[in-house]
Amino acid sequence: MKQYLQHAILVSMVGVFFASSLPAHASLVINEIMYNPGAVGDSYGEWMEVYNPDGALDLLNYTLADGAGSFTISSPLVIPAGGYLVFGRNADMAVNGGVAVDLAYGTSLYFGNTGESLSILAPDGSLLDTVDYGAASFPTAVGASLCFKGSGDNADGANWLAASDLGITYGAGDFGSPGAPNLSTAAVPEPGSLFLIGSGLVGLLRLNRRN
Ligand SMILES: [Ca+2]
Ligand SMILES: [Ca+2]
Ligand SMILES: [Ca+2]
Repeated sequence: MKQYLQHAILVSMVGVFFASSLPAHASLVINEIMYNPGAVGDSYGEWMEVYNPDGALDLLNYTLADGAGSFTISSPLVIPAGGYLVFGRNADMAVNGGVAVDLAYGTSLYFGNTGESLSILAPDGSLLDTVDYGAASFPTAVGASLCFKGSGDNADGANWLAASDLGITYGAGDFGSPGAPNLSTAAVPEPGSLFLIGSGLVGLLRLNRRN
């Protein structure tokens, strides 16, 4: 029995070791979506931003998909650790509203203005991330991107803001932060932090009363 236990502990330790030493693979995040640009037409100015919270990753043979089509990255394209990549309809900043696009997908993808399910798939076909911004909980955004707030589940629209609420513009004047973090210095405090500040004040008042 003791021997069995020792063996089981050894096996689970080896398992934990290998699980933690595997390369980061499944953590790409659909972080920002411009589905309805205002400065230029949608067929020039749509884009999406992908964030990589883990180690640098080559996206060769990774696929972006919408509800109807898909686009597979066919040449090496590294997304740095903690970095962003912007995929857009058109890479020409003179016509796309002034967004710096890392890779253009052309007419392979179309971001519907009433909603669309966007996904990233690994070369083996496994789903890495998906966002359906037509879900009822999502804000609407015209001439502004949708921005993931950076915590919680990005499939939940409550965790997204319209970029116009953040006050960040790019290029020809639409709201968004392509290739950069979504929360600017103009970011308003989250309701959660207001609650914490509020609770802190209540706590101080109570302490004062005790004194
Ligand atoms: Ca659109
Ligand atoms: Ca539009
Ligand atoms: Ca951004």
